[in-house]
Amino acid sequence: MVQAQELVLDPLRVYRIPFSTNVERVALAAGHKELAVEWIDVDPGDRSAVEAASGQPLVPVLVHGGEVVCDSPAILDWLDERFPDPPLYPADRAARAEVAIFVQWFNLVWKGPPNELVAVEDDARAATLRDRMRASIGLFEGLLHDREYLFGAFGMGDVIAFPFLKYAAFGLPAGDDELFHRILVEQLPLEPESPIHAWARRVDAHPRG
Ligand SMILES: N[C@@H](CCC(=O)N[C@@H](CS)C(=O)NCC(=O)O)C(=O)O
Repeated sequence: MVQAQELVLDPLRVYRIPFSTNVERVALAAGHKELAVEWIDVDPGDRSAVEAASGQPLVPVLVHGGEVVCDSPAILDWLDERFPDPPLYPADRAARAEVAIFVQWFNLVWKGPPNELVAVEDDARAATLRDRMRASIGLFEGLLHDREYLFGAFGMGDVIAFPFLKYAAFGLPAGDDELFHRILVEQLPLEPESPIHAWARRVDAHPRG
């Protein structure tokens, strides 16, 4: 456990690359908690600094004092544990479990089809993956029925999903040529009346760390 004094003295450093979905999760969580982050910008084509710091090449990587945390969900949990106010999860235990199930589903199930589509060669498999992505739109719209954020109040569910679903709502930003992001734009077609549009604007208005 990190001591309170260390929390104040040691900066939160996070390695990042441009347009990274998983990095934006950390930025949103830090913004929610009003935490200042010292961003370490890394050339996407040269991960040597990230590898030297963490033993693996992917961002985000958080470094705090002697601690190194890889993987955005683990970083978000680390932040919520050390800086619990305001929280990312609901206080109610059952509601918290529901959000935790969503987080696991999003990371372990929902992300699968767009990730696989980046490299898939078989046409039939690609069609199945596209169908799965399109079918998921209604689930997010259902969660947003009559509420402003995915689980009522802004929190972990929004932080986890927004950096990916924003591509469906906003399209590709200038300079972003990631195939993965283009797949998100093309395979998540939203109807004009989809509540995902207003939700994305609402989440986008939240501060980043
Ligand atoms: N499970 C990791 C995935 C991290 C990840 O895939 N990061 C991407 C940026 S969003 C990356 O570094 N990609 C570089 C690459 O694949 O070479 C997380 O959630 O942080």
